[in-house]
Amino acid sequence: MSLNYVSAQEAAALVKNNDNVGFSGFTHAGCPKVVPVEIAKRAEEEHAKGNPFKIGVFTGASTGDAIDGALSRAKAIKFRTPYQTNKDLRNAINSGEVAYYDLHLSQLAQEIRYGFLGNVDVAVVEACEVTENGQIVPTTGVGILPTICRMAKIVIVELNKSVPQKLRGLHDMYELMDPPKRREIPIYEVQNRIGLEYVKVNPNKIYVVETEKDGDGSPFAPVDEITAKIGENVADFFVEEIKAGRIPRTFLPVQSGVGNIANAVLSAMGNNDGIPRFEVYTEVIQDAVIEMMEEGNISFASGCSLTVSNDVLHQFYNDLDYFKKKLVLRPSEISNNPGVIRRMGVLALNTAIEVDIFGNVNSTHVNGTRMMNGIGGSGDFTRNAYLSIFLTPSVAKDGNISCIVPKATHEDHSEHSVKIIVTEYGVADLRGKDPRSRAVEIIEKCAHPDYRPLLHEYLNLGVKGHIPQSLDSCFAFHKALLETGSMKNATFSK
Ligand code: 0RQ
Repeated sequence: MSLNYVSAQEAAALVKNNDNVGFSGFTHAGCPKVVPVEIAKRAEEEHAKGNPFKIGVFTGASTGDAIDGALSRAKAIKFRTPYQTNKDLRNAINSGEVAYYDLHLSQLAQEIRYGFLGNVDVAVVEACEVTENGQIVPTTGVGILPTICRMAKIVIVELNKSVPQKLRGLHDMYELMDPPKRREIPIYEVQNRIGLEYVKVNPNKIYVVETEKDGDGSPFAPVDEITAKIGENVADFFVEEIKAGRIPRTFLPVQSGVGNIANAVLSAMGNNDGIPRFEVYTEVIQDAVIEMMEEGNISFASGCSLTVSNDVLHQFYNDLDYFKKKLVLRPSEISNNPGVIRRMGVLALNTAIEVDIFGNVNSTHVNGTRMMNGIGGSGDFTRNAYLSIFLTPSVAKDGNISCIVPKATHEDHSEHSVKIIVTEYGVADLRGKDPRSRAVEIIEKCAHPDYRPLLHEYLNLGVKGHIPQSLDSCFAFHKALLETGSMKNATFSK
């Protein structure tokens, strides 16, 4: 039997108003690039005729502009989960136009299977190979691909001819059984493989759209002085932990978040002779990982996506035989699985928007109201890591915002999970400390010197209790920012 080949426009016509559509990929990596743009055009045409057309969008994490950008500009999204970084979508979420459900990335596939989010009507997935018997080999990002392919009534495969078919063998596709039948995940070491090189679906429900479209992959910003210093502080901290015997000399697998800070931290670890060759068990594999593999600083990487700049991607394709022995891509419910993270003793490095002096972290909501991106996988790793580390510059917006505040305006990661905070000024170690000692540690080691007197003043207002939190003044920093444009003008009443 031969597969059904259609144009992107014909594929988009299979999607109906109110459908839930699952997309493959994780960050821009592995996302479909032509069908979602056609769905957006279709929505605009329907809207012009006065007809409703909106869909629910499920993905692995953030996506390329072809999904979140094009669909939100076309006002075609009614519901979106789980993580996003697109400016147009962010605005639509914050204006209340799109219902956004922000959850831990490891949980999405199972919430879909449990039926918490309704049906998956259509799956749109990018592949480098699709066979006549229904084997689908993903490209560079996996996300929730196995679950949406199995559950959707229709699977639209964007067969991307610019991605080498030789990618087959890079992936480890495995879907969990649901309770009460779930068993342990037999990953005991980062490089263990437990699944198939592909997912297999009934070929009768597959529609294939051929494309050669490239991904978003713009290069990372060069490391600046502050991110470089944060990276050095993390590397020095790890060296001290090895010396103290709290991290084994053979080291532990590392998870690092997305963005320039994460990239800078990995580079600093590579440049520090006190850190041995290590492994990566993470969700997003960025440029620094590939470069450090080639330099011999990283021995193996397991992730959910290869989110690298286009130059690094082509270097990866050129050296696929080497990288296939060094790297595995898994679905997000495996790359971010709490049990596996706890078992392997992952060192988790994530970025905060703000951290409070008692160790609670806000990763998502500016001033407690405006959604930035979402919790992503930071919670999966933070709650379950061997050591949970948060990174942030000490200040934002020309120093008018202190990233160390009396009370976080939204809490994604609580004081119970967060162990280490790092800014360009130093490393606060919260292990074994009560709330007052944690506060002194964070103010002295991490806060910007301009804000230290104000933070001490808050801590010493004389409030009684285990946590000296003033209900009148805990948001004085944020109120001062809103009213005067700077947190430096904060004043307290007890
Ligand atoms: O603003 O964009 O206008 O310049 O926030 O901040 O310092 O550039 O850092 O890009 O790494 O983002 C937490 C949002 C940090 C991200 C967050 C402003 C700042 C700047 C961005 P501009 P930076 P980053 C793996 C793990 C949650 C998910 C996660 C994130 C912009 O890391 O989404 O960790 N994390 N996932 O000026 C107001 C403050 C601010 C502030 C910074 N206190 N108040 N604005 N900014 N601090 C990923 C996945 O799961 C896929």
